[in-house]
Amino acid sequence: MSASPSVSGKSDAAAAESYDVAVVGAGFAGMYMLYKLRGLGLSVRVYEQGGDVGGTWYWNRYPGARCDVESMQYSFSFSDELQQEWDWSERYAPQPEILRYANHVADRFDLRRDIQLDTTVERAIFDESANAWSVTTSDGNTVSANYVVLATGCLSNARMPDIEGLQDFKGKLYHTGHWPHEPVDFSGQRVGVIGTGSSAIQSVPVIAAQASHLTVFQRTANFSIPARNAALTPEEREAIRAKYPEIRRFAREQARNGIYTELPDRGALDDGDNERRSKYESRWARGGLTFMSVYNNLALDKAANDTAADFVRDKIAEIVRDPDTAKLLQPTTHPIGTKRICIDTDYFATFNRPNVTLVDIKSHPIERVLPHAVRAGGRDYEVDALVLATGFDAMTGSVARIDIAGRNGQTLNQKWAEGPKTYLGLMSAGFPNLFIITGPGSPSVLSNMIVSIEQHVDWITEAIGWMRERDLVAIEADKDAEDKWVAHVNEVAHSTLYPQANSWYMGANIPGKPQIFMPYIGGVGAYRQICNDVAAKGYEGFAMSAAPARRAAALSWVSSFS
Ligand code: N01
Repeated sequence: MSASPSVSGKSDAAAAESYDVAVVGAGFAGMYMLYKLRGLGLSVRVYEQGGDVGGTWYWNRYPGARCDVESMQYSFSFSDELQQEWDWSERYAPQPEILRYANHVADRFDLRRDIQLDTTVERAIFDESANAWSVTTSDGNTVSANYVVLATGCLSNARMPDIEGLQDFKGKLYHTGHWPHEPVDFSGQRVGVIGTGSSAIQSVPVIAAQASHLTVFQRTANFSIPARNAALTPEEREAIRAKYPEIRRFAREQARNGIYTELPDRGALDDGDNERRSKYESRWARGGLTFMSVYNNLALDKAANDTAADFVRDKIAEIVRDPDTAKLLQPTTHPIGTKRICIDTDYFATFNRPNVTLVDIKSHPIERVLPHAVRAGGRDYEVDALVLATGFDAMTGSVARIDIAGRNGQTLNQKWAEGPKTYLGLMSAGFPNLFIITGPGSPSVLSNMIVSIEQHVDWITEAIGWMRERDLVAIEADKDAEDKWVAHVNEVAHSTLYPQANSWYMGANIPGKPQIFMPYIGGVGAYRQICNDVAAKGYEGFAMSAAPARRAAALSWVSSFS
């Protein structure tokens, strides 16, 4: 196989470019996949629907967008030169800086020449006789590829809410997950924000500082921990760089969520009230996602979880001056951490501003959007601009938009109609040579995504390399192995408190979507070990086969003895 695409010898009209691998998406997953596959000497074509690389960071440009995992950890580890040379400016880099980093990676590793931008993959059909995928893109082209890798991202499919009258709104309408590329200035405007997930929690304080008035429409209050974001000093960067071997190893092998932090060795109820409060205080002061790893049973034991939830509710009451507003902002509908915990800069304090109003749309639902207002509970809230911070069709949404047909013409959407089914989150039975990066059934969104992306890409690259050494051309998840894995993912999820929340982890934010807990909760360290063991046992649970010609030769050799 060559490193450049081949063109079959058919007539021009029927000529099809052919690649060893077609990759869908040029976010961090797609870019690293390309880099690694090139290392195997394979020809690769990456298709990206956006106008540039960066994936979710290309689309999510809303005010205040930044990562919630510290940047020195939310970054690639595969190249020591890269991690030593890139200077992150802040503890949590803002979106423009993460996008610059993605662009730097594309340029530094000369990735762009194999990435086709502004191109959506519309269809991928498996041709069993050719053992190849036929991939059709929005530019009308169809190419052939031995393997397809879905690097489509977990939170890339912005979801428009089904609110009556939205199409009649005459002001400016934005979705946080699909933000314009030009700067948006809300100065002097009355702005409405619908939703109070991570995107709203990051953007509300920034919008409130610009707008003449901000109305936040809240259906479900959310837990949020202060980010304590700050500029990184050169000394802080150097200290982390010097410890990178340990930090990266811990994140890959020991951490549950791919983040370097102390591992808790006690449950919340093992400490007395004072000791517990002082530990929560110290994590609250430190800021960030590791608030949830102060104890080892917050995701498992409701009584333990209540202690952390009460602590945060008390903090909200301390910060927010108006008691009625504070009460509305105190989450009561789900255990803390069972919806993705948010981290913020001044979110709760923003509700002390005279130009901010919180509207409870749980008890007074939005009835409709009018040309210049939102009507809720019989009252019209006038707005010049409306920001939908209503989230994504997470984990499966971007995959479902592609018409994927595997063996016997079965589509992936048919197979996943009652919920996604994968073996290790990497492949789905009936869809040979189709890999998914950070798919449902893998730790994915419960982890530092870059740690999980690197692990999946490395595993896929090693599997393809292993097959090439043995002249094997097809790999497919075994149905039994898949069924057992799906059952295991489900069993682990249901041993925790996570399924108690109506979260996007469960698909609960999309009407009609099957409610299955999608990510694997066993932790990235344990999961990596399982994947490594599977590989070490000759890819146990995967069926691999040789090319038909080779199979035929083998069969005739066998029959000559019979
Ligand atoms: O979306 P969400 P998000 N009418 O689904 C509400 C990642 N992320 O974009 O809870 C009224 O969390 C909905 O209400 P409810 C991160 O993993 C990361 O904020 O369904 N309200 C909820 O309040 C995160 O978890 C960063 O009752 C409606 C909100 O909209 C994930 O992306 C930053 C509604 C949606 O919250 C998604 O976050 C941002 C309707 N019809 C995001 N429909 C980082 O920091 C929905 N809502 C890296």
